[in-house]
Amino acid sequence: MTTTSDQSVSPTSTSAAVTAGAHATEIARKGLSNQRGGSATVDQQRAATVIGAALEGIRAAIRDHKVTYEEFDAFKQWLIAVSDTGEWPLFLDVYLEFEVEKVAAATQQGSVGTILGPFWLDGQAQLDSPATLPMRDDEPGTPMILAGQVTATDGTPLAGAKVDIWHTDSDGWYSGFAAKPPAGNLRGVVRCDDQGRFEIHTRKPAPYTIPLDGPTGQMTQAAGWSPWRPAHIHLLVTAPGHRTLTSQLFFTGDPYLGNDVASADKPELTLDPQPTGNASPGFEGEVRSDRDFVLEPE
Ligand code: MBD
Ligand code: FE
Repeated sequence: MTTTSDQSVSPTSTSAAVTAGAHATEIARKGLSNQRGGSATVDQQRAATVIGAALEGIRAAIRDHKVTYEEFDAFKQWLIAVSDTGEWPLFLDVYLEFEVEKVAAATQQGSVGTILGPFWLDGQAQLDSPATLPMRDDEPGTPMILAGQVTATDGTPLAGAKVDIWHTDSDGWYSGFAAKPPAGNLRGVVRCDDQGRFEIHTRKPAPYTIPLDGPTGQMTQAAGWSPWRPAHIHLLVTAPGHRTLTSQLFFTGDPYLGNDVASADKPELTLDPQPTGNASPGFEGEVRSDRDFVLEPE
């Protein structure tokens, strides 16, 4: 790094917020996640309606709460910091995506889903069920099996189904977005068997806090809101000719259920893993959950 670029780097450039934000921004730019693409056709009428309503919401907040120049200036600086830290994907997915997901869910048949979030990655390990996710030799955490079957809404087993899965380690860190876990850790795309069945061996994830050293976390704490998400497993369930299911699974008894900073937990998505009784070295305390997924034909 040159002296010039050193001087232009902000003091937070090596923070957890920036480590996560830069990569999430890069992924969002590609627009690949969930096969939705990154653009929408511009219809002047709709632009005026939707953008107009969004701006009016902010203007109403200014009027109703007599926002001062000092506060307006702080807002400007906060927005600039969101860009500087690459936190737009984080901020948008934490505070707005759940409303977009409700709009999408209103027309989707099959299993209940929830938001994608900012931490999906392309190019992960392709595995055949039964599969063990890539992990460190000494990967900490409770060994966990997630198993089930993917069917269509008419009950047909979907032989070509894949379960793209990613979650934090037992300390709450995502590979690819935090310094500690190695690339690809606890991520994979699992191909189901000829009956659409899958069995995935992994470790139970931990609750997650959004970075507290970036503008999204600072805004959250300034308002006195909890920055935590309950522990969760992200899933994209796909099958040729079927609408992709974007989902997450949570755990009974998690202290953050019902108080998810991303408002993405749903009662239908809670797992209650049970002991398997596996006594093999390293698998003591292993738990298992069974969960089927139903996809809507396209
Ligand atoms: C996450 O892990 C997540 O899933 C979402 C939606 C937002 C922030 C962090
Ligand atoms: Fe997540």
